[in-house]
Amino acid sequence: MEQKTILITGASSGFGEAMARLFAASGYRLILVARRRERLENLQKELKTDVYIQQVDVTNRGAVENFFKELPENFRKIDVLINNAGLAVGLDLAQEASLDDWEAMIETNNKALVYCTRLALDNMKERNAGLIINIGSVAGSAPYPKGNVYGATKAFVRQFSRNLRADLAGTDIKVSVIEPGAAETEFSLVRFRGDAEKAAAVYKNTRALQAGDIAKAALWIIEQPLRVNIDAIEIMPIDQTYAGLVMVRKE
Ligand code: NDP
Ligand code: 8X3
Repeated sequence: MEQKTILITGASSGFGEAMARLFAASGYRLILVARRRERLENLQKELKTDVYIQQVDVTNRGAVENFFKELPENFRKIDVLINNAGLAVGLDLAQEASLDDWEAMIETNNKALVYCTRLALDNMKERNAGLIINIGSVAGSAPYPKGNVYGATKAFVRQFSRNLRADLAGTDIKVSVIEPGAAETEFSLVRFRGDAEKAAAVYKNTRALQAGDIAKAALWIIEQPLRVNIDAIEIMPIDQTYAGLVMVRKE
């Protein structure tokens, strides 16, 4: 059987890196994208499968267009796109948050995801085959204080995934969204702008998800028979759950 090719955005750490490792061990060919080239190079050296790496800032539409246009001949057929690159920047009340932080999240979690999706669809529709897995978040449906724009960007990811399914009805192109809860990756380090102490406090004394847990869910989706489309998977750590509604009381 022909080896499938999987394109992962944000493969230099966290979920993307864990997926690259698991998929390589499972016999898939990989296209890995992120901004930190050295990390991708080290991963490429380590993985025992065909790997094409490219340093791309996915928020740069022109760079993403060039990347797709210039894919080497033997990596042009994308069987699976994993829209994983994403981030939270800051954890502030809406009335105090920075507009720059909000913009960075919208650019990465939404605009970049849309660029990669649209361009991969050109490739997939030619063959009437393919799978797109978008990485959303429980924050896309469970509101929490200071989650404001981050949560909203992930709600977009969920609804965009569902709308893609609607448009692709009747084709053999599948779409899934994975919505993880708190997972111990570089996510909090990025959210707190490199403050390792603050980031570590998020996971202290709690059993957070690990990147490999999400990689396993993605592999399970990929290995379903053609007739099965996994629409959405929500995964939380055992120590995280929904909060109740808040009542403000004034004496
Ligand atoms: P990490 O910070 O460990 O990984 C994020 C990845 O995204 C990195 O490889 C980073 O690479 C890449 N990335 C960020 N911005 C860009 C960009 N502009 N261009 C290219 N690549 C980019 O975090 P996670 O693995 O946790 O996050 C992966 C996804 O999972 C995100 O979408 C996040 O929102 C989501 N998520 C995370 C959860 C968590 O608790 N960890 C829970 C739910 C969802 P580089 O910096 O090298 O460009
Ligand atoms: C991140 C998950 O629970 O930290 O997407 O908001 S959570």
